[in-house]
Amino acid sequence: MKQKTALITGVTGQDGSYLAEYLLSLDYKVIGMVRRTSTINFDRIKHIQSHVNLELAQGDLLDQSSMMEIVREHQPDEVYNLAAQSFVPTSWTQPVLTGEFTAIGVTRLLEAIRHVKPDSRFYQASSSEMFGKVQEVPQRETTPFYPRSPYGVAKVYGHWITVNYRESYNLFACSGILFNHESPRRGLEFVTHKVTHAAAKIKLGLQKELHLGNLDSQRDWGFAGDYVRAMWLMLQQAKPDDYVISTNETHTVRELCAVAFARVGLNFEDHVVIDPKFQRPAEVDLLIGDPAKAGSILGWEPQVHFRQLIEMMVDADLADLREPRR
Ligand code: NAP
Ligand code: F7E
Repeated sequence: MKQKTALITGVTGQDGSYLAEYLLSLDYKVIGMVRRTSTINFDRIKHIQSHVNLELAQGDLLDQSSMMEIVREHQPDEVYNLAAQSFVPTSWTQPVLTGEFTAIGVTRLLEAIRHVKPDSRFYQASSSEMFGKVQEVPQRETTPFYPRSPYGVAKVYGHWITVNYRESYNLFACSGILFNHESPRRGLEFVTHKVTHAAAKIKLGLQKELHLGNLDSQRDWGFAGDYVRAMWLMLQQAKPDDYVISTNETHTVRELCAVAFARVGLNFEDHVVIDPKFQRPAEVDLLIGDPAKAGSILGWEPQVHFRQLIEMMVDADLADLREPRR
């Protein structure tokens, strides 16, 4: 059988690195799109960088011709659009740039596929942030969107342009509505990794306090390694469609702190300081997803659950701080 080629935008990010690993394990040729930077930021993919089936190609979601050229040169069977400005607070300070990357960037890539290789199968990284001020609990594929940040608004655009290109041009375009997913490779500014890293540092005597915002917000947190399997499964179906990917469990930031600090034998209340700097202009209070459609059609279910995920992250942070490796 002919080897399949997959293009991943955002391969240097958390999900891109797990997806590249997964597709390489399935014997894909993986083209990882990277943007030009003055210093190399390949930390998350350095363990696979010399893999014979991985090739890095320069491109940027802001640049239409680079998108066209990558698709023309590599003729991908599957395209996974994971690149985005993905940090919600930054979307208030850089709303226009967030729209350019996270919203219009999707159209640039879809246009490249439509003009150059319309039979490529396309995955769009949509987000539970689209549900924002939730209109239904738990959230499903049919739940109306009510985004609460420029990031959420940009993702709603990316979602609907994906649906629109599927309906207008008959592209095999899928949107995965993924709830929060984390790992030891999560950016340190996101709350899970901020908390697990701080718990490890405090345990080792390298930090005393942890400044956080809203401890009451609730998220449905899963493991990134599980979620990239769902992305691949969506593109293996007979028909393109949209799927919620989540664990169907929700926990507060306070519970996250309790689990992380308990892992290192500490009480979070002795170290956490509420800091208004980390409060958001508009909050998403509660997210919990219903992954029933993904379960029945894709046969997907999460393997790693909340406590195991947080403990895995604390253990990895402790190991890294003792002896840096990733
Ligand atoms: P991430 O770690 O922030 O990675 C984002 C990636 O996008 C990085 O590789 C980054 O490159 C790249 N990128 C940003 N702007 C770009 C541009 N203009 N051109 C090309 N590449 C660009 O994000 P993640 O957590 O892996 O998430 C992957 C995708 O899923 C994102 O679209 C995110 O919005 C979405 N999502 C994430 C979650 C979650 O909980 N993780 C949930 C739902 C949806 P650099 O390394 O050069 O910065
Ligand atoms: O915040 C609260 C904060 O930044 C989670 C992205 O991957 O998932 C992610 O977006 C919650 C919020 O993730 C701090 O107010 C309290 O309620 O880890 P986060 P997010 O905003 O949910 C979605 C699905 C995506 O698509 C996004 O790309 O935690 N919180 N104190 C804090 N959050 C942060 N970052 N820092 C704090 O100090």
